[in-house]
Amino acid sequence: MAPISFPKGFLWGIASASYQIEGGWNEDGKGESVWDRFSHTPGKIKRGDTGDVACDFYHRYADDIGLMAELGLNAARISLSWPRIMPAGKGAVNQKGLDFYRRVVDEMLARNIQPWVTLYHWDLPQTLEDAGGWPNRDLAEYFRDYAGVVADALGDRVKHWMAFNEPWIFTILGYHLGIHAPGRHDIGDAIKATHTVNLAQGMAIKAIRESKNRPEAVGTAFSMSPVHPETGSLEDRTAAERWHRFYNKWFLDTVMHGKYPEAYLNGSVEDHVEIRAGDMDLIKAPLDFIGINLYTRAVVAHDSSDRYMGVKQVRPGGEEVTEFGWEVYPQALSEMILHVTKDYPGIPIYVTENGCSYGDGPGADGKVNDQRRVSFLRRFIAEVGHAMKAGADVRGYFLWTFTDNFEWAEGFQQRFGIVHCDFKTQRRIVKESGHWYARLARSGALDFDPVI
Ligand code: GCO
Repeated sequence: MAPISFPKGFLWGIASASYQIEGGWNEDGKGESVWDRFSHTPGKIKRGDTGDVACDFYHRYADDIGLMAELGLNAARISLSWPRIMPAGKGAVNQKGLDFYRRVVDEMLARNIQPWVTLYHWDLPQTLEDAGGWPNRDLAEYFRDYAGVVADALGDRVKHWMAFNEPWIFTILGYHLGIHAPGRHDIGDAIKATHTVNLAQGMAIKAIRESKNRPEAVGTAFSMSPVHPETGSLEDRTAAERWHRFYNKWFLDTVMHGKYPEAYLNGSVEDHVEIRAGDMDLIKAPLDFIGINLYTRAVVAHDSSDRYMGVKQVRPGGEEVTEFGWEVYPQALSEMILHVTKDYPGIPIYVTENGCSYGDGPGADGKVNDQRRVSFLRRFIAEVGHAMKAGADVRGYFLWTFTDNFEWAEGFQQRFGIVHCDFKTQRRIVKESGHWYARLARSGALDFDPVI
């Protein structure tokens, strides 16, 4: 079987998030974030882990970026901590925060690594949560102002922006399921939060485009999974379609078309979401690219006891899983890419996250031989190639993630990195998957034999 060749100029990067790697949680004028507060609250994170130090990227960024360059990566996705830049979320700007990100970005540029910057990867300033959090519509304006500040300050160096990381996850897990910060349990508030975030997305994208520096491309990184019905029954199939619209398109149809997809079991979106006159015009801001964060697929069944979407998630049974328990289902990636290609023709796609959790650590020889990760990556990246062959315009792949890091409610237990991090000593060891990915990034050729 011939290797799959990716085009010249294809981006081979990694993805990361401020709270998961930086540490320095209260240094140089940084304000408290909802994740600081949440992780400092006993019982919220496994083993009481916090991101206070994490991978200490705040101090070690130059070495880490140097290592990315050694591995031959040509792009890296980072996020900015809003409270590091605006400690209270609005008003005063912390120059030291902006300076830190300037140094990070300059280090990348000096090493020919293209910076791809996400404005928000979940670390909301705690003061804004105290003012009601994302269910409070005012946050859309604060977010727009923050976007303007960073685009003016960094836009001479940063040309590729993402407004949000996984808007669905932080609104639903943060305000409805309570397992992520701020840990609230109110579905009504969660839906309100989704509407504020939709407003914030449209308004921030316009602010970046209108800033004094011209961006090359602005998008968002969406959590996405193809949704499969548990059975072929009409009920399950329509449940799967509702979940697809809610999970995959709630923040995407809005920004692209200025319209919510109909996803509720009963009633239309207007019955459930308070949409004010003019909102949908603020929300619509067609993206220059669509970022797909994908880890697995979703399997669902009809469930009338869920009065909102009428859906429950089920396990397919007997599936291969990662250490997080997520099903390994590589075709999910090509299926999703082709779905997005069909629904939003002509818009370039980037895989903005894909990866897996396996706990392998250093063996007696000091090496980290994480063959399960290599196998996972090989199979998923092959699906990117297959989708491109079938006509999808995919321009880059950002692997989640570089160093093992703070995995939210799981703390340091789930390791997603291609570089092992010893959280006591901060020692880094490039895993076998890291060496494998480096070969791929350098050659653009994936040795994939589906028979193996
Ligand atoms: C997300 C985030 C990342 C996670 C990764 C693994 O998708 O939840 O973007 O911050 O760490 O996805 O769960």
